[in-house]
Amino acid sequence: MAFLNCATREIDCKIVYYGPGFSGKTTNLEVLHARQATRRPGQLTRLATTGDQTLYFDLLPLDLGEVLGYRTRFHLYTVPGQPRYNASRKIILQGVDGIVFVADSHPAQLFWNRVSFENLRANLALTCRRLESIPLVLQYNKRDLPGAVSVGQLEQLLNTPGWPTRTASAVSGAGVVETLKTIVTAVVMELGETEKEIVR
Ligand SMILES: Nc1nc2c(ncn2[C@@H]2O[C@H](COP(=O)(O)OP(=O)(O)O)[C@@H](O)[C@H]2O)c(=O)[nH]1
Ligand SMILES: [Mg+2]
Repeated sequence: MAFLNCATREIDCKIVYYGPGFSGKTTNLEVLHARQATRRPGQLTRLATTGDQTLYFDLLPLDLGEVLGYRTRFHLYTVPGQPRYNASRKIILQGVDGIVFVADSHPAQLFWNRVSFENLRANLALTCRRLESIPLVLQYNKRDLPGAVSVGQLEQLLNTPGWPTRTASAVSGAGVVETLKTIVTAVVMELGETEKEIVR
């Protein structure tokens, strides 16, 4: 549901980094922010509250140049992963164009990865959207942990439909840009499909 302004030829897309608490969502945005700071700096905004009534997220706007003749900006959001912040997650998911699910490779987090993934599916269903209808990339993060569960286990747990995956160690920056490129490509391809339908 990208926001399209035909007069100024601009498109705004929303990408949400979803996943359990402490899986590394904010770290992904921090790495991207640090990398782009020397080029076209976008402000990394953090909004935190103690209650669930107001939003709690990180936001990073990225200007990626022209796509389909439109100036295209990607707004990257993270959700708070803890179960008690579900009201915030529902709001942040509204109008999402692409999702990066950041899974934690720590064995103790296997269960919480699954809980968070089911929560994502349930929250989308509340807005009549299916997970399978939105571009999604699974990022298997914290691959540097000595006791990390195998990628195969994470695949079995989360990836029966065969979504694109990227392994990462966000804390050192590894895999962060690759993950972003994968989701941006998927979102742009989806925009292309939408354009074809409009033209048809
Ligand atoms: N070992 C390791 N730690 C990580 C990695 N990514 C993030 N962390 C750490 O995990 C903690 C939670 O990260 P954060 O980005 O705040 O998680 P969020 O709750 O998903 O936003 C922080 O201490 C990070 O430094 C990683 O790839 N490997
Ligand atoms: Mg965070």
